[in-house]
Amino acid sequence: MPDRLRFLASKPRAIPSAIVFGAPLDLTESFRRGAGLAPPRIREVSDSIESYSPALDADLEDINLVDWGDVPLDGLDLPGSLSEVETWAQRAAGEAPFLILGGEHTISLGAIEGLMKRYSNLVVVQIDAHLDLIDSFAGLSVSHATAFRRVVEYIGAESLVQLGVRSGTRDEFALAKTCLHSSPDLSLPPAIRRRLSGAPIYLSIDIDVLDPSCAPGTGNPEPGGHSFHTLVSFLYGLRGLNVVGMDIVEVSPPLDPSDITAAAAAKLARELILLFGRRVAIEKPSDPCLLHSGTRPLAKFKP
Ligand SMILES: [Mn+2]
Repeated sequence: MPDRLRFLASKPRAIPSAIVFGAPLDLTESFRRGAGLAPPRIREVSDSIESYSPALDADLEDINLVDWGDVPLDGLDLPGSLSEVETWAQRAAGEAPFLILGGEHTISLGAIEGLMKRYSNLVVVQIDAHLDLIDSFAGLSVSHATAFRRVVEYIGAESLVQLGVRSGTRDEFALAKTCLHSSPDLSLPPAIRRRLSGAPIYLSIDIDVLDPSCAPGTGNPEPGGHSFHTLVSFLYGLRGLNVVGMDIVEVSPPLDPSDITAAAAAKLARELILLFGRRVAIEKPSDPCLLHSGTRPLAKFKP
């Protein structure tokens, strides 16, 4: 039987140092759908990039990345879908830092609810073109446009950081002022950085934070965005923070010429996993002395 599609260099079974799974939710997109097709497409495209990150001098082959596949959402309504995502996130959090491949942005709500059961002091860092703070959108109180209004109600505005945001209503921007931090830039003032260094963090990346020229395949492209280089450089600066869960959402393969956006998501996923996955290989080395024999012993543990 052919192996099912897995993310680059992931293993079907292992004690994980990082977990990836898909949440192909696509129920509330307001403008253009397709985000539900992203998890398999990002996995396919991940095969086109190297497992080694030159910027981090680290390789996915040297850690136990486990791909759990996709949360089964077929036939479920929105509350049922978010409940499934919550269950998977809660289970993953008990094992290793995890990355969810969306899906529409609403999935973050399920993941955050799952993490809050474990980390009541969770801080959420939302990297997004849009504030997503509307109270109700198209008659829905829970949707991709309202997700972070519900997050604010759940964790408190003082626990939400928004970065890259450049679109929203006047009322949303007024509410954003009450957040721990909200900025169109991808940078953290020193005081906010210090606050983050003491907390478990959920990092949610809406791919539309990138400029549409480097991420055209998304439901609501917003001009005036960041370059891939700016985004990934900012993420490198978060190294050392206790990021316990992450997502990359709103990639829409039917809108994605030449897989530009899926490739950006796949490369971001690799860097995030290498940045925030556990650094220690779980498998026992055949020679315990190898543990102390060099600066990069993990490569020697490869089966
Ligand atoms: Mn967005």
